[in-house]
Amino acid sequence: MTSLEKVERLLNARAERVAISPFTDEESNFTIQDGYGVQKMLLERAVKKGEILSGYKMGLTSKAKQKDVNVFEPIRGFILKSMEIPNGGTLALSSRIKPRVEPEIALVLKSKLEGQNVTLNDVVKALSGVYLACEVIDSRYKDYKFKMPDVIADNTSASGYVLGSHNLLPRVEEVRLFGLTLSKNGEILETGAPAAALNNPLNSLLELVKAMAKTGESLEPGQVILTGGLTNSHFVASGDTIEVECAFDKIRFYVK
Ligand code: OOG
Ligand code: MG
Repeated sequence: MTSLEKVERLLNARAERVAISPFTDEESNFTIQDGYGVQKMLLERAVKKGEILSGYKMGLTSKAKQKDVNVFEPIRGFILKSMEIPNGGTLALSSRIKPRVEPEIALVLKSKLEGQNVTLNDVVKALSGVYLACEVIDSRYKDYKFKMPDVIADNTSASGYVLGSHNLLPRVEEVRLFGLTLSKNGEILETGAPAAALNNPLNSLLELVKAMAKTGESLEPGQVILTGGLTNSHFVASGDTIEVECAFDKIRFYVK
């Protein structure tokens, strides 16, 4: 199957809301690099259709997430403006297959970040915002069963994201040790801390910049970076109220 055919399959799975088999089932020689090739074509296709790139996401940066999907290396994907759900808004099931939610930290940039030699200090200086976030993932593969090249091709299951309402940048040094909760209909499903993501979500951004430098890409002012799920992700159903909380902010949205 060509990369273009893979793009069509993934787009069709999303449009028809019918999950597909992972490509590696049939093609054991489908590589991580091939996966990023398919992902790039998905982004080009989206932009051509008028979608706006809002930033990037890192995935599988925590042990909880890695164990959950049995992939033990961070991966990256892109996020689009149309994926954003406002805090207090609704998550529509009608355009998704089987979404799951996961608490994250999102970082917003005020200046460009690029190059192999970027430091943690550069990363901090480039930030305009640090936000509590909730990512919505929706694998286009049946039962979230995939290998690394597959999930990369599927843009790392990206589907939606909600940002908190308070900029936590003044507390950037303490964020890694914030306690947070994920709850559904008032019941706590997970507790965690941002340190779960590569010891500090800032490291996740650092890794992203370095990975992108390899292909001559950079991060631009205004872009949002989701730094990776901090706990296991959880399925949602119509009527659910989802909340992610820390001591300084609260996200709430409704599943419809
Ligand atoms: C892959 C997406 C991983 C994260 O934050 O780790 C991800 C998946 O779990 O389907 O978004
Ligand atoms: Mg995620």
